Amino acid sequence: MTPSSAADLTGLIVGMDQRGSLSAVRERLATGEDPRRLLEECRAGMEQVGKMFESGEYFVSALIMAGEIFRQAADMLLPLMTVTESPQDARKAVIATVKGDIHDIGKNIAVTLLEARGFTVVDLGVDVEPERVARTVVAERPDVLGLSCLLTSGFEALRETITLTREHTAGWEQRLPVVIGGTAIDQRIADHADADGWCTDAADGIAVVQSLME
Ligand code: B12
Repeated sequence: MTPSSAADLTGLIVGMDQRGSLSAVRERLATGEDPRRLLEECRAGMEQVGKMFESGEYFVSALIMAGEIFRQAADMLLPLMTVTESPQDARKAVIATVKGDIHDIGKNIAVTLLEARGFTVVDLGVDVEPERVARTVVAERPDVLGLSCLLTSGFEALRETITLTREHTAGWEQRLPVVIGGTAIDQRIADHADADGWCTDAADGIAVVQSLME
C-alpha cells in the first residue's frame, strides 16, 4: 500500500498506530495532498473505532488512544486549512459541549475554524451546565451559539440548554442563531432541540453559521 492510498490513514488510526499515522500525515502533506482530505480520513478512522467499541471489539482505552492520535494529526492539519479573514468581519461565538458530555475533539476543531474565519470565540469547554451557557450568552452577547453533543444521552441537555438560552434572550431584537454539531445529530434532533442549524462536520457547520448570519 502506498502512503497516498486513501485507506491508509483510516486503517492506521483503526490499528492505533500513532507513529505510523503521524508520519503518513507528514509524508502525504509533503506530496501536496489536501489537508481536508487527510482530516476526513482520520475522522473516518475515528468513526470505525467507535463502531468497534460499540461491537465490543475495542474498549474505552482505544477511544482514548484514537482520540490522542486524532488530536496530534489535527494539530498538523488544521493550521494548513485556515484562512484568517479581516478583523472587520469579527463576530463573536459562544461554544460548549453540553452537560454530561466530555467529548471535545470535534468542538475544538469547530473553534479553530471559527477563529480562522475572524470570530472571537468564548469556549466554555465540556460538560457545561445549561445555566452557565445561558448566563454566558447574556453576558457576552454573541452572534451565534454553537453546541457540541456526541452522546445520544446528551440530547435532552441540548434541548434544555437551548430552551433556557432562548428564555434568557427572549427580549433580544433578533433571535440568537444556535448551531449544533456531533456525529449523531440530524434534522430531527435539531427540531427537537429548537436549533437553527446542525452539522456532522465542522466545515459544513461554519457554512451553516455563515448562512444563518447573512
Ligand atoms: C474519541 C472518543 C472518545 C474519547 C473523547 C476524547 C475527547 N477529548 O474528546 C473518550 C475516551 C473520552 C470517550 C468517552 C466516551 N465515549 Co466516546 N467516542 C470517541 C469517538 C471514537 C470519536 C469522537 C471524535 O473525536 N471524533 C472525531 C471528531 C473530529 O468528530 P466529531 O466529534 O463528530 O466532530 C465533528 C462534527 O461532529 C462537528 N462538530 C462537533 N461538535 C461541533 C460543535 C459545533 C459548534 C460545530 C459547528 C461543529 C461540531 O465538527 C467536528 C469536526 O468535523 C466516538 C466515535 C464517533 N463515531 O464519533 C465515540 C463515541 C462518541 N463515544 C461513545 C461513548 C459511548 C463513550 C462513553 C460513554 C464510553 C464509556 N463507556 O465510558 C464515554 C462518554 C464520556 C462522556 N461522559 O462524555 C459513543 C456514543 C454512543 C451514543 N449513542 O451516544 C461513540 C459514538 C462510540 C460508539 N459508536 O459507541 N469517547
